[in-house]
Amino acid sequence: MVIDPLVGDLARETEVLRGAGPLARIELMGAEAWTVTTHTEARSLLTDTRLVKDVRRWNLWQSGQINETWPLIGMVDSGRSMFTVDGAEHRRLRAKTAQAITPRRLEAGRPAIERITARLLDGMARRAPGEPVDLKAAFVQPLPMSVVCMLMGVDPELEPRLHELYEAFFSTTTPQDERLAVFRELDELYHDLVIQKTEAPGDDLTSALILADEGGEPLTAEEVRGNLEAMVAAGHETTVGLILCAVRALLTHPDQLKLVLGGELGWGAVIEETLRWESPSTHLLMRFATENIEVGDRIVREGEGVVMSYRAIGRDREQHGEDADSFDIRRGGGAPVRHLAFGHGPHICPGAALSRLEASIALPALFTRFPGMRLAVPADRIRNRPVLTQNELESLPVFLG
Ligand code: STR
Repeated sequence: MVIDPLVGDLARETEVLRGAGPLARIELMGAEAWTVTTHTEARSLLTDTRLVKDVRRWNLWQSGQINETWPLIGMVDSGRSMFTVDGAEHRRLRAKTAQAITPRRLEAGRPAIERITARLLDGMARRAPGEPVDLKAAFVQPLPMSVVCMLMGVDPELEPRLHELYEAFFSTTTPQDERLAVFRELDELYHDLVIQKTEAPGDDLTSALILADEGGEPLTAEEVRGNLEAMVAAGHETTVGLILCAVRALLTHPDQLKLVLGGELGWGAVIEETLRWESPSTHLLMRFATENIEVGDRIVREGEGVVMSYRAIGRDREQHGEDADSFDIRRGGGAPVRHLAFGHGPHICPGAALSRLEASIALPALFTRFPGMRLAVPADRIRNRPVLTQNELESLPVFLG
């Protein structure tokens, strides 16, 4: 099946993929690949060392069919970072980042995230009452970028430009010459930041990545830059998607919103169910087979690409039951829902705790400040942005109450 680059109907796409699984042939803007659509197969392939992230192992890359003219090239050829290497090198590139954003360490950052949240909410409260507000532009979009910039030591003055750059980076409709210019500008910006932090280290994760560990092999400037790029891109785009989808889910399931506001269930239940049901990362590109791999009655041939279709995986009926398509924060009777929205195995999202923390601050703050908030358009008029790999809404118009 052809994955729609414009993301016109995500519900239908997920349905078709699920029907075609566990392993299905897909076309991604001209490139053929496999996708994994079921929980069990995803778990096993995500720890299978015969699949690697190095784009040079891709047969379509080796043959030259895929090159920098491919609109999704930034998702598979983003330079050397923890996102693109495996094995011992991967552990070396990832260790410090993963250690820096554990739940315990992140607690120290909570007041700062609360401050940013309160500032954005104050801004919205000053709007004329009765006028619809785009919750995305006014609240959800700015928050994760401010947080990840603070974490990495990126000057807040760069945030507006970074928003523009990543909007073009992720959109499938960006003209390719413009996209390549965006890559260059981002590379330069982060290159400069690494130099600056090498000369004058600060109390941020970029500086920590530059400083050598005792006995350990220090990361090169290139590697620091790669990790920094990956962190800002991932920390921003995915968390915006998570918070937007959670707000929409609650506004369209008012009975469940009531359960949370009444204290019967925690915000954690909302966040985990949103991750499972919507999956901010809809299709994760890409892994490559270093030898033939049998999956059920199919064979992934050496050199072929494998995508993880996390939105379909979250709707797997075998894993989540016959009602996998309904949003239900009571699911599991209080036990945490076992989803794979943050992946699994060595590449499991190192920022998971940060995104959970951001959502667990933003959602209650928003709904307590504006308890009468409601959608300003029918739910079926809320569109996705043309971002093939992410579940990101175009806008979220609401009345604040
Ligand atoms: C964007 C561009 C870049 O410079 C580096 C990366 C690596 C990490 C990627 C990121 C990308 C795109 C969004 C991803 C992220 C890892 C997690 C995030 C794929 C390619 C998800 O959607 C899960």
